[in-house]
Amino acid sequence: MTMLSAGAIPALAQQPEPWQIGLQSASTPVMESITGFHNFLLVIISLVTLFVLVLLTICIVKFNSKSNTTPSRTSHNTILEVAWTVLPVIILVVIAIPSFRLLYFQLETPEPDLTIKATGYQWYWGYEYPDHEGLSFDAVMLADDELQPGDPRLLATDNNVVVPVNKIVKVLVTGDPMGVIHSWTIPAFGSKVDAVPGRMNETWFKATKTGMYYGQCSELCGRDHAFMPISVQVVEQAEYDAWVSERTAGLQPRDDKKKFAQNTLGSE
Ligand SMILES: [Cu+2]
Repeated sequence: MTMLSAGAIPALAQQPEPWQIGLQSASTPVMESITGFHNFLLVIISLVTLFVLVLLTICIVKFNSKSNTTPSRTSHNTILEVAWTVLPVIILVVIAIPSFRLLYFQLETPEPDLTIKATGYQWYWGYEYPDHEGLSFDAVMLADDELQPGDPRLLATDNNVVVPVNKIVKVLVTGDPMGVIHSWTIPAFGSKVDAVPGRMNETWFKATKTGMYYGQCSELCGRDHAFMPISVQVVEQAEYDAWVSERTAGLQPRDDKKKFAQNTLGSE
């Protein structure tokens, strides 16, 4: 298909592994933050769970009817009650601060180097590169008999989204106006945003390593929900430029703008 797909199968591919337990390794600053936050929460919930387990064990061992034949009549302990109210509040505040920081980090797209528009159809993704007039394509999942060596089954598509490494990519995400809700997701990028018909959502990523990155539609969207994967190929800037010129060679500028103007005028 293109010069990138056949010859240069990248060494790094981020995709689900058999028996994988943790998150896919992070390839963007956002995903690094998500992974860090996840590990931070894991420590907190482990400590809380262990603490409750210890209390329960003490209750079971010390205060069962055999070892504690005359139970205490105590029903209130002000200090204890204040403590078990205030401590969880403190824990929640400690969680909330980095949580909101991360949410805003994901939400606020920095000044992008490149913009891509992804549209969810039933059941594949369509892509447009508004920075490069006329550069657009659909990405349809490869059937089993179309897979090349190195292509992961149910994840590889006929066209990859190609982006340059270490550049801020803004992804505009929407759904086919006649379609249903999908969700554009790349786990290694920490990107997941709904593709809603008639609404333009956005996400961003800055991939820090070249390679192939795979994701799947993450909104239960119908019959072929499981068969509309997302494949992003991160390449060096020079390779990206070559891909763009190959893709745009011989393309006529679209007359969408003219059509749009006519439609708008016509409806007024
Ligand atoms: Cu979908």
